[in-house]
Amino acid sequence: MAEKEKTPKNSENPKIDDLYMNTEDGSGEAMTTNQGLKINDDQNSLLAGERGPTLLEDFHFREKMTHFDHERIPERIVHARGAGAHGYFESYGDLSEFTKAGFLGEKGKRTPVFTRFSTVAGFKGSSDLARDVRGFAVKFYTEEGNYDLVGNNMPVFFIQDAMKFPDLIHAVKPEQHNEIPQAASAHDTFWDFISLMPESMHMIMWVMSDRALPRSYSMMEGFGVHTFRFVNKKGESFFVKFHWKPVAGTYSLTWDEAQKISGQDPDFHRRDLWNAIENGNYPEWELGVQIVADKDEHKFDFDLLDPTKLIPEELVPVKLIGKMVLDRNPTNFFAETEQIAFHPGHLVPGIDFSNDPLLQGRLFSYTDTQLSRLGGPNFNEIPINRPIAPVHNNQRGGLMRQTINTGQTSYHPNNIGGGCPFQAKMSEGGFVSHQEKIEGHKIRARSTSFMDHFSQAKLFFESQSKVEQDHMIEALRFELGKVKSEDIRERMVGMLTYVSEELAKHVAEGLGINPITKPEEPLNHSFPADADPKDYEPKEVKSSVQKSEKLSLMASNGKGIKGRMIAILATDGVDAESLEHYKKALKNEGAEAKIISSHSGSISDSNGGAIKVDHSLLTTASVLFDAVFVPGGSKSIEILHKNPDAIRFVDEAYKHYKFIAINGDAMRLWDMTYASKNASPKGVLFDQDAAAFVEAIGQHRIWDREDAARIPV
Ligand code: HDD
Repeated sequence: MAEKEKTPKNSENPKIDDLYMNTEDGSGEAMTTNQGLKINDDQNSLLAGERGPTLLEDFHFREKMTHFDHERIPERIVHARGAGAHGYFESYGDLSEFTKAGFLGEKGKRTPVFTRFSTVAGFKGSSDLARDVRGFAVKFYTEEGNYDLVGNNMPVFFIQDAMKFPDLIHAVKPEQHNEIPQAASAHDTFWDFISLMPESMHMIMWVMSDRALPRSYSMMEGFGVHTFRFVNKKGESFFVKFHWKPVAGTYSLTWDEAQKISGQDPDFHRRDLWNAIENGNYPEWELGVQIVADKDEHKFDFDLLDPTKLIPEELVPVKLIGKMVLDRNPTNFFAETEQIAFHPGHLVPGIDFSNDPLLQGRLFSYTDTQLSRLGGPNFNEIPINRPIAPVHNNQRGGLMRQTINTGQTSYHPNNIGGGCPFQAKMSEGGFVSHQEKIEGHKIRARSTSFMDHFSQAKLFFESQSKVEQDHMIEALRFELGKVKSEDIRERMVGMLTYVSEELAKHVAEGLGINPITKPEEPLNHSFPADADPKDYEPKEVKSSVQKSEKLSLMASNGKGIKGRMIAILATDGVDAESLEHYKKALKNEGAEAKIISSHSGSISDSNGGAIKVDHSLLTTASVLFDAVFVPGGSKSIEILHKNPDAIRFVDEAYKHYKFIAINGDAMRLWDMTYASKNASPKGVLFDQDAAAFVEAIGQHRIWDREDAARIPV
């Protein structure tokens, strides 16, 4: 009888394990009903006679079917598609000068975390590869209560006020009449809305950039977006922006790859995260903060409370304060990843809000959404949501209540219960909101300091490398090319002229728009009925920073090739030595080398040894790999060089700027490719040592391979 393990082990965090006392794997146990009655027949319904109708009294059938009928919960209204993992956060040192948050206290202190990554627009079953923002939400199970940092992989947002969030999401989600297209912003309603909302221009630049096509969750940055507050023991407050910096560096996919991967493996990012953790290549990020003293609130040429602005790192450097490592996959997707409930309002002492009107609105939305998604007010009792800090209060009852509160009292003040639970003094860890002085009229309005919509959009575009700018132009041509309404296309191109004449010109060329007409005033259509539109028109501001290096993805390359996927094209008769040599070198550096062959099963090498095939050319594609190695072996190449799938595999890798290593006889296969028409192709290593290949793929892509785009695959 297999031993039944009640608790998934997490050696770092025994307290987290305590939250999972309900785990159940059934091994070695008899099957039972939910009442614990042992089941004798789970194959047949209870019938009136061998060929008769099913009897209503079949309680086992009814219980099983009823549970099945209700086993889905509403998907998240946004960020429905995602994947998560457990891990820990380790503090780099004492941050008490700025915050009293305990988990950022002493050096080396570890706090368990659960992190969920997601796309925003697609439904739960949609492709991971949509051009979209990625959610980056981290729950820290601190000793002072759960702290959630619910961010994205882009540091700004589309809108400035939460009031517009339902409109934004309605515009980007599939259109209401036919529920098309899925997980795509390339359609009329999205661009109709965006072209009327100049405040979205900075975010649009990010979404049209390669940031929207991450190679992997572990290769993207994360941002808290809003300005938050740190508060120290003395009650002094500081503005703070949060950053997650991936240790692996920031890398992206090309749009052509993303579209093809959507067909080949729509779970690409989820699988990548899962496999990396299973293989011990734990994804890591460093947490960074930009801290601004209270007195410096107004020293910038943008408003710190405006979520469409970032603080250029040239103005306030990012200070690294800790590291997050994701080292354990969920035991059960539904129980953990699906049921986790994040909320930007889950705070610990030492962290507080700013008055960013987008953040303020989010503080309402998240609990509200959990009520319908998780079915009632007790979602905090679901294991993945339970804090490791003890919970004591007078909240009682409600759907699916788990806690059995003992005693007589559920109110405060009380004498019968000895006045418990009592209120904690600040010195005992009681949370006290930062005492910000507020004065003013009760108004619905947008601050005039929020009216600069283009300076940072411009800054972002200007800070990209030429390759990245070209990708943005292509992205806009694609997105707007899918828009049916010519009015919307033209209005959008007109709007782009305010960001960059150059950008607008190139996009217009692709769309056949000539001449470009600047949109008629008002440019901004998001103003109240009685307002003077002029008060809402964009203000021209010149950014004090003209170029910010860190805004280019290429500025944050990682070290090494940990977690990269390398395809080795081989079949029977492959040269045993070069195959082994390369495999070893790649494995030593933490990359995954997979044998791709003309058939599944196993192949025999030149020494007669058997090698397990990971995929046949039928079940995989070049777009799922970061680089390709073709070892020699005359027999192997004799077969492969006649195989159109093998030729296409290499050509496609070339098209996507990937490094390719060709050894010995593999030259015959190379000669069959389109790519070989270039006599001195960049990034193709002929008969070089494995170490040179490892070093090359550390760069990920060879972007200056000018002829890559001409490959017709
Ligand atoms: Fe949100 C989910 C991030 C603006 C309302 N949001 C959600 C998730 C992330 C973000 C990562 C998924 C969490 C998970 O994995 O379960 N949202 C952001 C960021 C924003 C933002 C970085 C802007 C800076 N969100 C935003 C606004 C509102 C919401 C303005 C509404 C006023 N977001 C929600 C929500 C969701 C959500 C409807 C859906 C599922 C959930 O909360 O749990 O409440």
